[in-house]
Amino acid sequence: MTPEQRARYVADGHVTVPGLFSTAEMDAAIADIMAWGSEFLADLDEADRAWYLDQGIVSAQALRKMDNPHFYRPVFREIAAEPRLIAEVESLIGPGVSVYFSQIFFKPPKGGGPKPVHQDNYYFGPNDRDGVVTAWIALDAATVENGCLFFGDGTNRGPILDHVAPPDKPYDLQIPDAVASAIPMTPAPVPKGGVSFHHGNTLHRSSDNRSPNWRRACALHYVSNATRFATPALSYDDAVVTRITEAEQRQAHGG
Ligand SMILES: O=C(O)CCC(=O)C(=O)O
Repeated sequence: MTPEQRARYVADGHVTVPGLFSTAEMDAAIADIMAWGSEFLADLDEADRAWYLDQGIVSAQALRKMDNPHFYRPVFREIAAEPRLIAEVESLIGPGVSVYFSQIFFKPPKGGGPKPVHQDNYYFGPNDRDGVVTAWIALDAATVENGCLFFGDGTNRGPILDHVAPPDKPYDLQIPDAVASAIPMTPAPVPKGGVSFHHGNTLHRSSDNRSPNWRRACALHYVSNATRFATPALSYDDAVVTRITEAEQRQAHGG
């Protein structure tokens, strides 16, 4: 990341770095999640359907998300530890990092539903607000038409706001509409293989997918090794926390 890109992250709370992964790497990752998704869908029990199925195309039973690919899928374990990616993550939150949680977002063509405005740090409740960065990897090109992320520039420097959840979706924590609608949001398209990094406090959302194309993405939620989800709003499984680097390692190599 250039000094200008890092300065943009500090000022705006997000920055996009294109070209971190090749098209072939992204296609291999997509093949893996599509196979994993079919197995997951076949085993999904009734209680979990509302959270994991895409509400835009329920009849087709398309998945909306799956959790912790970095832990369950070797392809994503490798992506999460890719030195090109880790160099960027460490330039944002310091040396010595772990993946605390990760998600695949499918956003299928012509139906993939929106994700309302929220802050990751409201969900995660970290002991250090600056110790969390999400690396959102565009497995497909993400565009305004297929539902790329939108960010509230500079909201990383503001407080964590109150979130509410619709009564039928207690896990879908979001900023109330009256507050969210007053916050300007900037679209952040990402080319396939690029990565959008956002600070844990940065307000963000995604729109629905009105296009004929998939918008698949993998969000890796990195923390500095001293950071943990101390007061999470939902429950996260500590058993999947995966240490990627040690701070001493990089110092020993002069880096
Ligand atoms: O990909 C999306 O639509 C939502 C992603 C998100 O909220 C995140 O990565 O924190």
